Amino acid sequence: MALPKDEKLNLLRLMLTSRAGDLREQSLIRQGKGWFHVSGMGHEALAAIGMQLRTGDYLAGYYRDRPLALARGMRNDALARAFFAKRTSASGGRQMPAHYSDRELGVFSVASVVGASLLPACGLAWGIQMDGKDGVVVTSVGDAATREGEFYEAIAFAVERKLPVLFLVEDNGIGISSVTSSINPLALDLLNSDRWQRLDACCVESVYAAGKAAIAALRSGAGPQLLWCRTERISSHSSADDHRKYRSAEELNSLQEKDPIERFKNELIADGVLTREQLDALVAEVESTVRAEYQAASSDPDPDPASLLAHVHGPESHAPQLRMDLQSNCTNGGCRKTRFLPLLLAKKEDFVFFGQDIEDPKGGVFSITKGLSSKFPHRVFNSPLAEATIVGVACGLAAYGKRPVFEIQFADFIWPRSIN
Ligand SMILES: Cc1ncc(C[n+]2csc(CCOP(=O)(O)OP(=O)(O)O)c2C)c(N)n1
Repeated sequence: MALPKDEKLNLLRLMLTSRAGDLREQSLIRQGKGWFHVSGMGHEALAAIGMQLRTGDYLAGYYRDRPLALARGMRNDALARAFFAKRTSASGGRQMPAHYSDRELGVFSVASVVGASLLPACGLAWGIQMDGKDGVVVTSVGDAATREGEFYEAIAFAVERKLPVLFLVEDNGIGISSVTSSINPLALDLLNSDRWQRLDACCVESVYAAGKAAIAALRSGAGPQLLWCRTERISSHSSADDHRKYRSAEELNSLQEKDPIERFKNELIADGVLTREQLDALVAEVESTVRAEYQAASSDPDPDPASLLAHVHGPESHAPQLRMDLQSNCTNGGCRKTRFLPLLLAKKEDFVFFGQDIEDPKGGVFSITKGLSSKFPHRVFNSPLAEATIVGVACGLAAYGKRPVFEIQFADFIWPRSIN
């Protein structure tokens, strides 16, 4: 299962590109030419998973996944345009730096809210499963964010429905300044440790092998795979932070020794894959390309303020047809009584209904969905009693291309319960 030689060089280039992009952004921030940066420095070996994804797969990562996104096929110049929030960036300048996306490559837009990609990842995977495809979804979260409720909801939903999701916990041992080693759910023995494979995610070969086995298992229908990836955050949390305030000089020095890129470089030289001179030339070439791409991106056009409200709503593709269908129930003599929801499900095969107690025999607490699950058993589903799951999965399913109609049983309970 070892990484083939030409793949090693490809991977090294990706890791170097990621690092050079991070260093470039840090430098631009110091020059006052950017306003925010969050790095993937120390997480680069995870690129060995991104490179194994293919068309039809999705990546729903978090802000530290520059290496994974590049390995999935995103280009450095696209990340550079996102850094400057240019009109030509994927979000048209609407997103923060490191909140990348790419529709064609299936890279789901990164959210600032930690843990927020996990439930949409389940929605993407559910869409794949409904269509009987063999695609997979890779989603990730930091170690501190594993204490968010969505982490547990997402794993529960993925296990319940045997979804093709690879969960990566990128455990760099710290959440901004808080050390997590004794308070993460694995340390607290809250997770079924038999299901979680722990790995040294500063080691390229370990990441590649674990990713390969996990992705093969997902494609064969084995259900969610769970990797606990021990890694290091080599940089400060973000450009708004200085980790020298809370990490000792000794700790900071030790991080350099764990650097996955230095480790991989030394392995490649020891294995005779390339010489020190070839390596130096590759590093110089990558740095110069990355520098030129940021330079070019900086002079791209800024967003046009008049386009602010573009994309708030998608095209109204279904409504006019449905209006006509309903009108056909009417003649001069009056209208036949008809139920809107069965008509919707009969006409539109991409509609999926999901909510608490909506299946028969109850058919919803207000009987609105009565009869639907009997008639359309593959498109009308009871949800678990978990509102974040309902909303998060809906987002992922919609991004996949289905038309989720998701019900919150009682509007008051959409809010976190601690407020009540
Ligand atoms: C719901 C939510 N709460 C707080 C924050 C502020 N915040 C951003 S990153 C972060 C720490 C996350 O640490 P971890 O999950 O370990 O990931 P890491 O940054 O170490 O990779 C916090 C508290 C946020 N973005 N979202």
